[in-house]
Amino acid sequence: MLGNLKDSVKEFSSSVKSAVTEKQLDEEDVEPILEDFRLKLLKNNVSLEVAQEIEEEMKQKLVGEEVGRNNVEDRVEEAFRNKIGELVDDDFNLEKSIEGSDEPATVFLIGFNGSGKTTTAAKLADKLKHRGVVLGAGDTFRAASIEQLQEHGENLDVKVVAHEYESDPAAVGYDTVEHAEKNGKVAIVDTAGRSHSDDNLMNELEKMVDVNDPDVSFLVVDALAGNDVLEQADAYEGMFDAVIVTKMDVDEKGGAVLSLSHRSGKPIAFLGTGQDYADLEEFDTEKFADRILD
Ligand SMILES: Nc1nc2c(ncn2[C@@H]2O[C@H](COP(=O)(O)OP(=O)(O)OP(=O)(O)O)[C@@H](O)[C@H]2O)c(=O)[nH]1
Ligand SMILES: [Mg+2]
Repeated sequence: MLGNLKDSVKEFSSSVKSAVTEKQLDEEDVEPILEDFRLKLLKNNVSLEVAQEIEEEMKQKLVGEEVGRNNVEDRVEEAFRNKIGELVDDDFNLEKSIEGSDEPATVFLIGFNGSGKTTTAAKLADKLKHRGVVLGAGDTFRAASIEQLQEHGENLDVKVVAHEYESDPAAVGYDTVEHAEKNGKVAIVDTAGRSHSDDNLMNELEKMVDVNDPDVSFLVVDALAGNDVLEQADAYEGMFDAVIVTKMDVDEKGGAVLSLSHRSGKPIAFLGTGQDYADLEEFDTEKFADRILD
């Protein structure tokens, strides 16, 4: 996880270190090193906007400073860590956001095709099982999607509310919430994967979110989708409260996490870190920075 990004920060540190003599660092010293670092960030799927912000921060922290050779790494790390703290919002707590709601609490998962919605719905069901959960098969569109969720339901011993294929997903959402209400449970509703070019499916989703008014709607994105995740965040704007980034276990780059929260103004809530139900980590910005820097 994050191997490439980690190497880039290390290489940046050692480039600055070799540029340091006993004098102050000036712009000319750091400019080429920073440019190289920016390119590496871009290669790691960090958006241009965010890469430029990181570069600017590094420049401010390094130019004009009497940085002794031995302090270079600390200085680079500190600047990088501070910037990540500013860029990536982790202010989200699932239990709190569903606790404050009128009963029953409702959680939606929305996002692009194959991003990990159904798997993550099952992981969330496992996490919230102690409160009582019901899953809603709101993907009535993709072949075998209902059976896929039902299989998770069986594995987890959680009820799944499902209708026919091609039926109205808003009605599935409604029935799931009704079941949750009667039984004092949390409703977790899966939805069909949509590409933003598909107006019908996007409109249907907007209607579904409107009608069911979930307490928390998660945008689920695949870390491996690279910079496309930014377009996805734009396309789903207004329909989600927090982001879940999946497949972090197979992503060496990490750029999606660095750019998404900044772009969408929403917190990163969880990281998907594997295919088991337990592989859903609460996102913590400091821990994320540690992973890149340690
Ligand atoms: N390695 C890894 N695989 C994951 C993770 N999350 C999901 N997957 C896998 O990604 C694939 C797609 O996951 P789904 O949950 O079916 O994705 P989806 O968004 O529901 O897909 P559609 O319903 O077709 O839009 C499956 O093979 C999952 O096992 C993760 O965190 N790590
Ligand atoms: Mg699915």
